[in-house]
Amino acid sequence: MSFINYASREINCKIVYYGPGLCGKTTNLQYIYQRTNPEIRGKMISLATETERTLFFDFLPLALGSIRGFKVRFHLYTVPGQVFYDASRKLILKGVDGVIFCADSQLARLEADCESLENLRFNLQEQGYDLDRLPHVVQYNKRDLPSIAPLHEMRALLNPRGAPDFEAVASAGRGVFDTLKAAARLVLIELKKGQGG
Ligand SMILES: Nc1nc2c(ncn2[C@@H]2O[C@H](COP(=O)(O)OP(=O)(O)OP(=O)(O)O)[C@@H](O)[C@H]2O)c(=O)[nH]1
Ligand SMILES: [Mg+2]
Repeated sequence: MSFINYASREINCKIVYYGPGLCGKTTNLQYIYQRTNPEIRGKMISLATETERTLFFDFLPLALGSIRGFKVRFHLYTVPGQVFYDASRKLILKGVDGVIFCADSQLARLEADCESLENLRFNLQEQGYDLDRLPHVVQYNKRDLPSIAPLHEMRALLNPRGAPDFEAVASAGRGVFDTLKAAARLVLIELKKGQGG
């Protein structure tokens, strides 16, 4: 549900990073912020606890080019992964155009990954969205750690429909832009469809 402003000739698209607590959502946004030209990025806003857990959301606007004379801006959000912040997650999903599901590759976090994906499906459904019809990509983060699940196992559990997916080490920047670009691409394809090709 991209927001198109005909007066200012702007299109705003919303991409949400979703996933369990501590999987690295905020780290993705921080890396993107650090590595983008100040001319195309806006202010990054983070509402976090003293221990750096996301309390409500992180927000980063990026101006990424134009379509037929309309400036396209991507608004990147992260949700708080901790289970008890579900009300915030629901709010942040409102008006979403694309989802990046960020998973923690550690074996010990596989169950939390699955629960978070279930929670995402449920919260989307509540708002009339279907994850399988929404532009979405999957990121298997923390590939640098010992005791991680093999890729094929994570795929089977978290990406049975074969959405674009990427291995990542967000803390080192690996896979961060590949993931974002894939999501942005899917959102733009959807946007063009809505515009009648
Ligand atoms: N080793 C390793 N650590 C990572 C990686 N990505 C993130 N981290 C670390 O994991 C911790 C949690 O990262 P955050 O980005 O705050 O996690 P989050 O998903 O935003 O967590 P919530 O806000 O609670 O939902 C931080 O200490 C990061 O530095 C990674 O790829 N590898
Ligand atoms: Mg966070």
